[in-house]
Amino acid sequence: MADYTAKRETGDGAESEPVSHRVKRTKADDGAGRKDAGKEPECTNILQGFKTSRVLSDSAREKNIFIHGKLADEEAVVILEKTPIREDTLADLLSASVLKLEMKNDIYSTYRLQAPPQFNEIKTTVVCPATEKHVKKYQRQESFLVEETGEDYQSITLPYLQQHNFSVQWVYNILEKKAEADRIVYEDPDPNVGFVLLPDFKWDQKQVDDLYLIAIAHCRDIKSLRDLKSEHLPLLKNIFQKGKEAIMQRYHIPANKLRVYLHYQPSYYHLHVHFTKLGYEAPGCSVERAHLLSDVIQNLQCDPQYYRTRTLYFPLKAEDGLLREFKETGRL
Ligand code: M7G
Repeated sequence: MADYTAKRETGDGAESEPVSHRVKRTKADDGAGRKDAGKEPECTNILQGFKTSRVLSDSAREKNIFIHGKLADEEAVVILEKTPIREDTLADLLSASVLKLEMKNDIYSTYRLQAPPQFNEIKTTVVCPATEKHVKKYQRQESFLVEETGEDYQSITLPYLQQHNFSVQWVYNILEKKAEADRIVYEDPDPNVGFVLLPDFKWDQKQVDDLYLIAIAHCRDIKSLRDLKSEHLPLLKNIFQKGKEAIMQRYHIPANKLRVYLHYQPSYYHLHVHFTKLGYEAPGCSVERAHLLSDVIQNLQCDPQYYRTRTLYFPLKAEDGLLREFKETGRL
């Protein structure tokens, strides 16, 4: 798989683009935002029938909105997010748009620029059918920091997550090449130390400034950071090393520009590692949730049982059932 990736790399023809904007294009995208007529994968607009129930959260700054509603009588969450403006499309954007003056004052003027549709895309994520847990995940809520000892994990967290976790079917689909196979950037197929590296679905892959990939372990018996022992060091080191190499090869981003980490608690309890570009404030990269893989490796080298015994801290949202469990057992 590594060789295959390398071969595909040499033919991407992107060598002359500035590094900060160089991303391998999808076949249907010519890099200027134009799509080859007839080649763009189109689908019927399933969102035409979407009935909004309520806005779960929105952000004028991040230019996104999370909506709960119904799609053909099924519960659904739809996420709309304006995509970044790309340097490599600027010339076409500026020349092909309609400019409407809003105000002019001395040397200052503001306009509304109406861009052609291909420069005006909105990244759209649909979760359908969505569970109540999905709705809560995307709902803006107050958060509380939880302190979880090794014993708390065994007596409170583990029993809870065994009953209430999100399905990891999407993860198995990736590992079994039933979904997203064409998006795989790198794979080490080894059943013990192997993994699949691919773009996180939060990343539209149009620019590397917000680069976001995930490495999903092939082995299926590690739920989270809490399960890690020194015997997993070869797996973790392999993901760290080969993941960084693959990102360098594909996206030309060196290791010292990457933030490589695990979430605790994760949403999906199958071991995976996040690779994001340093400087990009990816959702969930704050200290109360992200654990640098390099620290995880060192901690396990110092103490094989580190993550089994340590008290770990993480935020939980007000309506999270796990928070309720911590409260009911007097741990909060
Ligand atoms: P997490 O820490 O378990 O949960 O990370 P989080 O969503 O609370 O961060 C799982 C990661 O997998 C997240 O970064 C998700 O955006 C990403 N992800 C989730 N799903 C359902 C998919 C998917 O179907 N495909 C891909 N490529 N990424 C996904």
